[in-house]
Amino acid sequence: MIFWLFGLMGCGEAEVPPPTKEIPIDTEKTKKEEPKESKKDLPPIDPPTPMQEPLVGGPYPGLLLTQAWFWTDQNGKANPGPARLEIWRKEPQGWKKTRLEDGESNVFHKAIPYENGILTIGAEKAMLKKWTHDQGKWSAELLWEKSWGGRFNRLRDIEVGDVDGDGKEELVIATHDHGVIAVFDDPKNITELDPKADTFIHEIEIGDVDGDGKKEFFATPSARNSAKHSQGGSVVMYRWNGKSYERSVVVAMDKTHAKEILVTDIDKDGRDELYVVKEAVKIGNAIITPVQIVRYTPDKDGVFIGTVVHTIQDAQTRFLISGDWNGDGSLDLIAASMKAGLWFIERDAEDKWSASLIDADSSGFEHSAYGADIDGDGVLELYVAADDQKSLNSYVFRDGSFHKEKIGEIPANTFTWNIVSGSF
Ligand SMILES: [Ca+2]
Ligand SMILES: [Ca+2]
Ligand SMILES: [Ca+2]
Ligand SMILES: [Ca+2]
Repeated sequence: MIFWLFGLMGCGEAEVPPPTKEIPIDTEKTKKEEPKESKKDLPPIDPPTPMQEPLVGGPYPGLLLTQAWFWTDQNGKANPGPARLEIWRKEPQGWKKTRLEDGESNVFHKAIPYENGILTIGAEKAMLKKWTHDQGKWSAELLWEKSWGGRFNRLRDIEVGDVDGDGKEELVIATHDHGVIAVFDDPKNITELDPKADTFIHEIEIGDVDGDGKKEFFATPSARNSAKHSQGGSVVMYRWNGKSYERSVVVAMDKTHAKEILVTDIDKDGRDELYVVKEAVKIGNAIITPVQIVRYTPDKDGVFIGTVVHTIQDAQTRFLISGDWNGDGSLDLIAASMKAGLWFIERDAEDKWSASLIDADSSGFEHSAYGADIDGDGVLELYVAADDQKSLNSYVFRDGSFHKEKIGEIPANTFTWNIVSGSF
């Protein structure tokens, strides 16, 4: 099965490829893997029916894992399954998983608890849905669907915050592949910012970097994803001026781009900092400049100054999260890299940064990570989807080091795009 997975990884601009003929399988390798006998007589394998399992009992504290997964047909060809949400709940008897799938998309990139339900963002098709569960049945309300006429229609990231200062939260949404950053007030009031053909927006973050009490938001446009070289991109900031969202460029990169950013107040000075994870600069598979985590803070003139916090010898690092993981009262970072492990990154009182490896044996294309105190003991746990190891794990810092525990299995041929916590 490895052959097609490599095909997907090296699939150029696709993140999760659209179904059927656009799956960029390496045909040479596919041919080699074909069994000798004719497949004419093999009965067709039906596409999987979307699972919508009921939540039994609860609510319980738990995690939402959003995934793409692939099933294999009678010809050995990989096909994307329905968009998948795994709801992992910590029940009195232990961790249990419930699946909710949607046949209208082939990936959920993120799900968040929202009002009395769960919001999901899908791709192929690009749909924003709100799911509610009542008496063993799921129902979904389609809040937004859009096609921009490009090759892909994806909702890629979503954050919640009051970005226009009216006291009501908006949903800020990153999309592919027409460059749109959408501010969703309600289904009738959606502001689409800065459409641009062949442009991917990977990530949104919301925060107050200048300390004026108003929230800015940040987005990461880049050229289309490319497997052959590292495409250029930028991080842009939007500020509500009372009438519209004003855009400015925080950092522009020729040879690389960011798919992960974080806006949070690690130094606790009342202003959020922007942390940008720059993907490696590559030529083919050769890493010319490794992954860099760079902190940006505005100076008195509003010019963003960058400081390298940590460097990781890897091609990409798609999760950077904050929390006081070691319980010393100072906020720390955790970076989950694709192949080079999980990193604990600490800042000292002199603003010096140091990093140590939590676990080398945890990896994944996305390598989703999240911090939450699900057991309610006042100590933050780290939750990690190690897709390569096919394991959902938790870590807790105790007696000077991180202790790992396996929560459950992640199936083969699955990409876990995001994790958040809540009560379900
Ligand atoms: Ca608002
Ligand atoms: Ca502000
Ligand atoms: Ca700060
Ligand atoms: Ca700490």
